Amino acid sequence: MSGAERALRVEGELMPRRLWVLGLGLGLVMTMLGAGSASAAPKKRPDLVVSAVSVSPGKVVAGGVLKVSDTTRNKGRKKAKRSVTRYALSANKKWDKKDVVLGSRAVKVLKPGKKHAVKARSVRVAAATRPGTYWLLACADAKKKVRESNERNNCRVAKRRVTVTRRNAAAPPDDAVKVKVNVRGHVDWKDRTRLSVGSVTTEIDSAATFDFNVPAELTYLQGRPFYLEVTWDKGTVSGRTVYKRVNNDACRVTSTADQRVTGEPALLSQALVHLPVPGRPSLFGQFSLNFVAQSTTPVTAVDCRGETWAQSPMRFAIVDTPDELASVSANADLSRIVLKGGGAPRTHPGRTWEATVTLDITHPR
Ligand SMILES: [Ca+2]
Ligand SMILES: [Ca+2]
Repeated sequence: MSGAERALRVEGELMPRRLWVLGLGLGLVMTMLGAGSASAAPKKRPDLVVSAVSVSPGKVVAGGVLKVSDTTRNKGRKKAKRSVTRYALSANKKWDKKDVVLGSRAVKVLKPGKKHAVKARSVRVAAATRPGTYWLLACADAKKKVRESNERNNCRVAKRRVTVTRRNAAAPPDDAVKVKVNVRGHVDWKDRTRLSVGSVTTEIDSAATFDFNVPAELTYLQGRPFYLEVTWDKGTVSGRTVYKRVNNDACRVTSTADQRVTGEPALLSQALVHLPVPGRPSLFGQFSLNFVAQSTTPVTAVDCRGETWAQSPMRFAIVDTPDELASVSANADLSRIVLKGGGAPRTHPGRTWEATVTLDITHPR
């Protein structure tokens, strides 16, 4: 999709809402005109309306609390007795039986033209509320106790919509919540490069496993596991890299590095991003695996004349970035993740790798 097409699509999505706001504006004008003509044959009755309503925050976990402000006004020609303004979450902006009633508040006696406002009244969203996006409705005289000149203008919809997310015992009811967890993990990693440049062919074969058991931080967004970052500086690492360089005159150099690091790799870290969340850019599949360790055994090298010698310990590094990642699959609680990647064509041609990451995440009690 081109940029222009995307812009058009976004425009198209916004359009119905704009039209609706315009429609509401027209509706108010019509009502006022109606009241004007009614004055020719005056019906001396009160007319309650909600002249303003707002809600915050825009996201709440089922069972959580919203703050609602409203102004209820009597725009009729006679005093209105005490009434009740009720709040509800509605899927369709219309008051009906499917709406989730949040609660109501008392409105005092209102003389013609007078209003009664409340600010940031707390209302609880029932824990059983179905996750989804709702409109907040405020309706005056919800108990139908006041006879009005107009009974059909009593409800108003807040501009901001409210997203209700599933209740999750592990996540406090806020956006982007970090939870301390314990992660026991196993990574099985294979990496292979075949590359010819000019008269030289290079082959690198690596295989390694990492095992760790460390505290980590899991971020929840709207009650769903979203981002896991594990940094570990201890664990068990075992692996081997074989490096071969062959010139076209058959001169062959081979280096072998055995990785048998136990307890203290120089640096191991892993970051995982998971699950697209509504209203957020999708970050699914971002993964980086950084691993640097010192080899415990010397690197053995054989040169073109067949001589063998041992070098000092070699640093062994794996760094993978999202653009090298071909596929990610993970289950919803992030307990198992399988990654398959290839070398980024520009930076690592001829490379393929695969890592199977198994994570056992436990929440502290
Ligand atoms: Ca009314
Ligand atoms: Ca009424």
